[in-house]
Amino acid sequence: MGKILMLGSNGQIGTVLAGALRMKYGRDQIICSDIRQPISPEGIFLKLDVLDKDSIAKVIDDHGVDQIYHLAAILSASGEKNPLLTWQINMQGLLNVLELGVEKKIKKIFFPSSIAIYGPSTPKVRTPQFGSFMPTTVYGISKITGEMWCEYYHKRFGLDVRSIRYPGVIGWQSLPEGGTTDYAVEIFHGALKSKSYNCFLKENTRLPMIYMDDVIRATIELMEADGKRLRLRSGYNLVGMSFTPKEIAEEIKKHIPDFKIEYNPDFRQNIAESWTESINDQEAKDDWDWKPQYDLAAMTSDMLKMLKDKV
Ligand code: AKB
Repeated sequence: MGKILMLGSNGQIGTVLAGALRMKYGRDQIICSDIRQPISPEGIFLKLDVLDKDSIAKVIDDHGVDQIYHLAAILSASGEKNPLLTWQINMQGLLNVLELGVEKKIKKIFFPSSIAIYGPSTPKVRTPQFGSFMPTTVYGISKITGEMWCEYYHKRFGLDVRSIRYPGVIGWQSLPEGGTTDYAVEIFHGALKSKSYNCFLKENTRLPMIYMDDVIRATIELMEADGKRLRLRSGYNLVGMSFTPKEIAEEIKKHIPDFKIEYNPDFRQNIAESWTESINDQEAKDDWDWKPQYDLAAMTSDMLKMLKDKV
């Protein structure tokens, strides 16, 4: 087996996924990379910029890379602060990876899409795989365009690209950075540190979410699935649960009865309202037997248990 290169490995998902891939395939099989040095490096790490195609090409050649997990991106909330830079990093970064995929005969590529591809015209409840997707953020526009490029490279060049539309991801191992769903992680840190949280979304804003354990399992299962069964090379709809800030606060109160939440919505409220509330992920179930294991209650109790020592 060739090596796996992960681009953007310092992020919320990359940090945890890199560990899971090392456990599965062996420590020296995984080459992590990011634009910044990680705080606590583990295994092989190389500093790489996704816009620097030649340096990525050299790493592929030098290390015998035959799979790429391309996780580097600027997320929804941060993206709005610098739309053109976000477009450049999210779009050119992906095109560099797809081009190298063809040039270097990479066997498999993973591209994370997001619920940010949905927009005000998308059905809000049990959002189907296909429909009207007119995202309002530059991050969302880059992800839906990215999905289309993945589909194109698969059809045109036979590139084996696989992708999931991640909902908001909740995990105790790492912190999200610059997203709209970040509140669902921050709330646990607030609950354990000060028994309080000041939420930047309104209490009844329902969004699709997923626990990190399910994210990692879904990603590895999709990457290992029989390619002949995969009907989609754009992103697969995927979900673990859906809840509002009020509902997660109530769930936390079952463990920390004097937990208090306040609501002070900011610009992220508009982004959240443009997304959908719940997802129909039937295609993922049909094509690669996807099944989530964590609902709101199971996720909350595991988060509090695991985060307690860390915080
Ligand atoms: C964000 O909030 O921007 C991300 C996402 C849903 O892709 N967590």
